[in-house]
Amino acid sequence: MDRVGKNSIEVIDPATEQVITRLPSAGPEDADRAVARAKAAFATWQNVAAGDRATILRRVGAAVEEQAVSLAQLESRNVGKPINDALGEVGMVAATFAYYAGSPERLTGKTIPVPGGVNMTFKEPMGVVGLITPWNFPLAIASWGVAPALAAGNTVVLKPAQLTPLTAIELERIALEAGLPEGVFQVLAGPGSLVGERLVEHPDVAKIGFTGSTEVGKRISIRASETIKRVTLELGGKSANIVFADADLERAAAAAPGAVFGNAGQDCCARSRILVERSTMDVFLDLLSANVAAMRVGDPMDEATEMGPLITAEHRSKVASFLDEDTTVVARGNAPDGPGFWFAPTVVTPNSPGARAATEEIFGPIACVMPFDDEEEAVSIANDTIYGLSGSVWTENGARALRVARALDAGTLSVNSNWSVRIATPYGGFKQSGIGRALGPDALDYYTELKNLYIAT
Ligand code: TAP
Repeated sequence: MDRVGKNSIEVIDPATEQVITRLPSAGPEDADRAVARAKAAFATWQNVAAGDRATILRRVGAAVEEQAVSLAQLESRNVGKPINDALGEVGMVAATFAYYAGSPERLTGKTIPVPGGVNMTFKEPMGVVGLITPWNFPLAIASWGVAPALAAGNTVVLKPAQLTPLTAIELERIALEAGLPEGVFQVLAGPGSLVGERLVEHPDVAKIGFTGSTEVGKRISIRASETIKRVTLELGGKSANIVFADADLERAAAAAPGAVFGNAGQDCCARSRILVERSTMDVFLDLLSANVAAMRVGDPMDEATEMGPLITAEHRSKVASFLDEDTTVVARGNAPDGPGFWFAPTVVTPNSPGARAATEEIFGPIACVMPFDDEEEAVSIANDTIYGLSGSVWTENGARALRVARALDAGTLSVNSNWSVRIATPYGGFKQSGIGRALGPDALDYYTELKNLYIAT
């Protein structure tokens, strides 16, 4: 089914396959108009006193918190994610605005000793920022760009994914009601091939913050180079969850399903490769299989649900294609029958080193479990990928935990935990998982230009 007509977007509930709403679809001319408005708004927004920018951002965060339940219900319905997950994500959105509300007054430069004068640096806003976001964590990922970009004094045009534009549109309304001036933050729902491309090539857009697939990220990188546009890319992953025999196996096996089946596996930092020390493989697989069988898959609005459906029928077919002759299914959970793009959580082992499930991003609820013999082999398998986003190391040996974590080519790692994303710490990837960092204090560097000023005295 072609959901996207020439001038409209049909938004579907993936748990029921019912149409939620139809929206007008923006085109390149709308992008041009939005950029012109954002450019005009930048002239004033960049000069709003830092304390006043902070107050407005705090109000946006508070308004998101007040409307958390309705936003979470909308997100849950549009993405098919469990309501409790959606509530957690909306809480994170409110907290992200609160966190970056603390930064306008702390965007300080340096004074550097030089001969014959005084030297100082400034972190200047860039201008109009174009944000292009994916469908898996629509509101959360939007806030990771919107909040630091606005805090630094930029204006923003956000293009959400056509599959899940609803909460971003709500965020625009909330921000206006909270006192953000007109034109400072605009949302344009429309195709990436038209609206996204136009933002990327537009000479008045200073920076693109893109989150999505590595394939589209490469294209954006090339197109953005024509205007030497600044680009942040948060792309795909094939993260490894490394379990040593000396780990607390029960804890590791209890945490593993959430790390790969959370958001139905549609998570850039999904640990879809579980590397297990060979001597403990059988024990670990037994524990993991029991936990997968117990997972509650079903109605996203049910508070007991742990996993919902996939985003579309097309995506479900793509995920299913990973269960090929190169893999053996060793455990399978349940999934509802009937309407909805359901896919049961599945654990496989590869039959060959080149099995697609072991090498490619699946973006669905399939975990590929592989054995290793020693530390060196674990690191070598984990690093044998074009990606480098996230990963975990499970061991009770502290020195080994540090050694392995330092040897992994990935940007966001955890020891004895699978937690990747915190508002206060940097998040992003090595290699083809991206360029730049979201969140934490470092994100502001990607929404500002460093200016140096020398004054002869
Ligand atoms: P994509 O297909 O890359 O789409 C992401 C966004 O880019 C959408 O808004 C899409 O618009 C737009 N787009 C598509 N083609 C474009 C073009 N030529 N120019 C400009 N924009 C264009 O990714 P997805 O399927 O939504 O998300 C899944 C991927 O995102 C996975 O690989 C996942 O790992 C990655 N991801 C990474 C992260 C981080 S933080 N690293 C987080 C979430 C997801 P449409 O509305 O037309 O699709």
